[in-house]
Amino acid sequence: MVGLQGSGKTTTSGKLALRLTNRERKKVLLASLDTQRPAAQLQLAQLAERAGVASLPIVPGQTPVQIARRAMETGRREGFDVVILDTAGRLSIDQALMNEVREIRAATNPVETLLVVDAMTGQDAVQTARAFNETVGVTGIVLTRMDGDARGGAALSMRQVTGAPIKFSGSGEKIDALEEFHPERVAGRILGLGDIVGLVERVSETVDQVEAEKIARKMMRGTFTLEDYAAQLRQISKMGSISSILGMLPGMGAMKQQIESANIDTTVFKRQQAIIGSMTPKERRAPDIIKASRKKRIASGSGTSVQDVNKLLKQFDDMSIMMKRMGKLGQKGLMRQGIGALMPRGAQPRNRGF
Ligand SMILES: Nc1nc2c(ncn2[C@@H]2O[C@H](COP(=O)(O)OP(=O)(O)OP(=O)(O)O)[C@@H](O)[C@H]2O)c(=O)[nH]1
Ligand SMILES: [Mg+2]
Repeated sequence: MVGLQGSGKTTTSGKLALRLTNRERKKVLLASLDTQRPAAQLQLAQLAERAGVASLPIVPGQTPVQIARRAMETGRREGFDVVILDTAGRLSIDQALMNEVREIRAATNPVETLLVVDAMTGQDAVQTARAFNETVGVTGIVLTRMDGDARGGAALSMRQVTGAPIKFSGSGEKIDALEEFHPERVAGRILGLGDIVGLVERVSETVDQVEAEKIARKMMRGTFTLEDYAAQLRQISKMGSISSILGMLPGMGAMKQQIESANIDTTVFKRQQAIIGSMTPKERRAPDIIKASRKKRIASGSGTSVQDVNKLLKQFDDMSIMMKRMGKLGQKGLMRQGIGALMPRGAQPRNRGF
């Protein structure tokens, strides 16, 4: 594993070790060749422990090349399938760093030399990729911090400069936050098209197709009940945070920051589920019968207030009106009149430019 300081080499080493162990049943040995930072070898040893894989015992005073040789010997002697060598990083490409990785390469003849790059680095990453590729030959790239705002645009240029594929992307600090790289998704991110593939996957994982169609028909017919609404809320909660879902929509990538800072409150969904849960089946089907005393009972049953119950009922009422309007319009009507047709009277935009 090679790369600049802080790019994520050590973390990625741990993630790869875990993946190889769990998914491919390999026996993995982790070894830190980082003699630059005092605690670096300990950091990897702790990661190895968390991943449940072996790490090379630390012998103080050895040079990176000595450690590398010892790692390979241990690997052969003790029957390991894979040895991962985690090298030290430097702030920028310099001769000392390049000499070190060149020597390690010569001493160990690695099957893979993975360059680890922080996706936030931008076009500087291209210089880094070129330098490492010329010195040690890069066989694959790992893009880390893809969980951040970076679009990973430098990925394309790095691939071009090195000819090496981008094999994985890191999506968080946790030890299992490593994904196989999907070029079509990053292409979408770069172009601001959103991660539609990811969105569709997420939806199909969590939403039952038959159930969804049934609900859609009910909506159009205006027979959508509070029970159906509760089922929808449960599916939304299963799908994960709203901001992560919105972030996958086209054009929303750039808004991710705002969405997150808007701090969309998902506890409201839980509260609403609790309120509906405290209603009788009859109340769920005909919420009109819910008057003051029933409201009080529902509020105390769900640990909320009468005001919360009122809010939910009002929201459901608005929803029902909108759905009936949608059903009446049908698809043709919707297309002819545009979204404006769904808005409350008076709020319809004069200019239907969208
Ligand atoms: N959000 C996020 N953080 C990451 C990711 N990968 C690594 N990090 C974090 O980045 C920081 C640096 O990671 P390291 O793995 O120590 O980086 P390194 O390349 O080994 O650093 P040096 O050994 O000092 O050169 C740590 O706090 C990691 O938790 C990722 O994919 N996403
Ligand atoms: Mg490190």
